[in-house]
Amino acid sequence: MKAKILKLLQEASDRYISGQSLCETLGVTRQAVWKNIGQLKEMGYEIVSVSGKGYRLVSTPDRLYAPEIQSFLPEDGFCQKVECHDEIDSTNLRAKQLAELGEPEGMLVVADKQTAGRGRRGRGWTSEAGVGIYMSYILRPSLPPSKVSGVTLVTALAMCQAISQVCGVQPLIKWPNDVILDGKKVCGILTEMSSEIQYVHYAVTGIGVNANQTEFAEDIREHATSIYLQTGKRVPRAELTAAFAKSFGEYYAVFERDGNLRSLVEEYDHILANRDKEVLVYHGMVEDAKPEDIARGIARGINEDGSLLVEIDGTLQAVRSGEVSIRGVNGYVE
Ligand code: BT5
Repeated sequence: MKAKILKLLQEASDRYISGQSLCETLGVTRQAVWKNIGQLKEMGYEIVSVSGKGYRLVSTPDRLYAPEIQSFLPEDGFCQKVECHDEIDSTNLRAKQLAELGEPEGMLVVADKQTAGRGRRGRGWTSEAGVGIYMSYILRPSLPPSKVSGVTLVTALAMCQAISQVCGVQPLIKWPNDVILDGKKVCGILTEMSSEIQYVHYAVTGIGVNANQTEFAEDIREHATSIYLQTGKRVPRAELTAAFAKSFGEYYAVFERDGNLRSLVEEYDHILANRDKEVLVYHGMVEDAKPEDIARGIARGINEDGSLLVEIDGTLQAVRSGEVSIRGVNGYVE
């Protein structure tokens, strides 16, 4: 009900909407409308009411609330359930718990802060309160486990589209799981799954977005940036979360239908940061790589499995995510 009220108030923009028309559109009593508006005000939504005119939304709090995220989403879309937390250890851990309990595909877990945000291979994800978006989706792909790594690429593609739509800046993808602006990371993706050899029970795709950070701790400063730092404009986090939900639902449907990335390769390659650039391919962890673990080549794009095609000594080799890391010859990207 709160999501629907917010949607109607947003659609009315700076006009008033009468209590009567809210009741009629929602099919509820005036009492119910009044009670929900009161709760929205308590949550920080500034809603003015003028007798004879009705209600008007003046401002929204910079919070990640389920009703607001849902107010931007179609009722029959991919993301039907949203669970929001002020603070949680990791949204991926929570989404996995919920998946085990049988919650459906498309359920979203969002947090304002994570105390144990996770990166890949045991690394961490810095997740400060109030500035980032930390979210995870439950997925139940009808695909073999070997295909699930493609979800990471689909997620990156959808996040680039959402950031470009909402924030007016076009990010690039550093294959396979980083979304970058100006050569620095604004978003990291961690896809995990529970499977048998031939069968996926569920997967979880976790996304950390640096939205409104103004600075970063020393250990990540060199490679991290936020959308705010790049655009100078504050990011409406709930709106970006919802824009991502829409984009992701669409790309994911194509990926699941095809069983691979063939319909998305061209679009992906178009925003692939390393395309036609020289890269270093690290087999194993970058941090403790020996010279023999590193190959030098030119990244040419991805194939339909989501592997990166790297031209090494004149031959094109497909390198798989999960097995290698890519760096530019001089630094993180280039
Ligand atoms: C990732 O790992 O980039 C995946 C990050 C996924 C985070 C989301 S948040 C919601 C969901 N719940 C979770 O618990 N996780 C997911 P990786 O490629 O391994 O990068 C990790 C490395 O990025 C760290 O070792 C740091 O060097 C750096 N890093 C940490 N926090 C960062 C941040 N906020 N911005 C940019 N870089 C960061």
